[in-house]
Amino acid sequence: MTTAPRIDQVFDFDALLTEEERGWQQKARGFAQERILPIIEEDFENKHFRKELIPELGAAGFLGMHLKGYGCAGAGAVAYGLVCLELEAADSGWRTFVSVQGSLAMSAIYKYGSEEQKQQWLPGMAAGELVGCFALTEPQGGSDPAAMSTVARREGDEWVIDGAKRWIGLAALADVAVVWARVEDPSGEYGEGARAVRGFIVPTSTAGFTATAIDGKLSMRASVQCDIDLDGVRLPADAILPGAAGLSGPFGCLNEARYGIVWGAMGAARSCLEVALDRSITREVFGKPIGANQLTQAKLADMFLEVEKGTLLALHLGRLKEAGTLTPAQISVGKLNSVREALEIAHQARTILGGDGITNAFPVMRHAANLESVRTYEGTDEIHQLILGRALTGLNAF
Ligand code: TGC
Repeated sequence: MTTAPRIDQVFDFDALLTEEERGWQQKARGFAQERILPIIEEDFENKHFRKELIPELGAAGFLGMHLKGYGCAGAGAVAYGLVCLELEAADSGWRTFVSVQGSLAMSAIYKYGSEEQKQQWLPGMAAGELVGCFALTEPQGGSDPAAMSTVARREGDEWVIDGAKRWIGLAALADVAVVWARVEDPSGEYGEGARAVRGFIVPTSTAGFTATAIDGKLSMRASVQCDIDLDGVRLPADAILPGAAGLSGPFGCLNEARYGIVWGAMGAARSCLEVALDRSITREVFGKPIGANQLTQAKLADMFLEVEKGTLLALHLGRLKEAGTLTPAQISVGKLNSVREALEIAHQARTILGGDGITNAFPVMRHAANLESVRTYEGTDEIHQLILGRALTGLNAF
């Protein structure tokens, strides 16, 4: 049997990375191959999230790895992106776990928390001993967080939160939730202007906090997304994140998670291309390998182009992030492109695999199904098109 060449050897992407970055990538690739790939088809089939892997991810340094101090690895943005890529080459659900824990929940505490809050939560989260979630999206729709109806009311020395959240990753197994709510505080002390959106650190054991896993998902089945009900959740005054007032707070965390997706989706795309390429060499039809047909080669060439362009774009955005100049519009370019192209690559790979491509003997349908979630969360295609439309024209079309 002939084996397909490694795609990254064709393009020599490694040459653009530092030794340390290559080390992170190798570690994540090893983790994905040894700990996730052997069990992922079974877990996807059985809707099982293997939470025992969480401390292993922590021990590997992948949780909040772009943050400094508090037990975090302090790695660069490109290193973090490469880890996202390798984990999502195995399954989007596991890259999503790392994103929710590190880019959303930990980033919120790291960026906006008090020193006390950081000391209390971040080391345990970095080690994978504590799980966090990020409760922004509400049941009436995720694209418009400005329509948020969850409310935090000030009562004496306490905050009381009422409302509901939906599609919140990990909430049913999380120890702590970062909950975004509109403040009702007549004194104006806790909000910039009336009803500002603020973040609250909510231990999930608090009375009135209920998280229920959403069933019936045909995507990201090896991962957990939840409804949250907040019914008179009482918190001490210091549960508020002091450093964020207004929607720029949660959006600042979405930027981090969207950045990880730019890389991660290219991992899923690479996985699809690899199996299609391998199959094109090993499977014979009409007396020759299917890869010897011009139409198959055209598909492979186009898939390869988009994987390479998307990965180079991710690297460029990573270098901008490391330089501190990455803008939300640039992140939108990457998120929109990576996920859209990854989906197209998954669909093309499926055609090369023929009928067998619809089975779980190959990862392609799983990636395609997962990528439908990735396309929708952290800003849909349409949201990112409109962010770019506004950046190009100066006109707001939301
Ligand atoms: P607007 O309401 O006018 O602005 C509010 C404030 O936010 C600022 N801002 C940003 N800041 C940092 N980064 C960004 N990317 C920002 N985007 C906006 C803005 O400057 C303003 O600041 P200030 O200080 O003036 O108050 O909002 P807009 O018109 O800029 O944005 C509209 C729109 C549609 C782009 C925005 O609402 C949006 O991005 N919508 C999509 C939201 C989204 O991605 N939702 C999905 C979240 S996924 C999730 O919650 C689940 S997490 C995964 C899991 O748990 O599994």
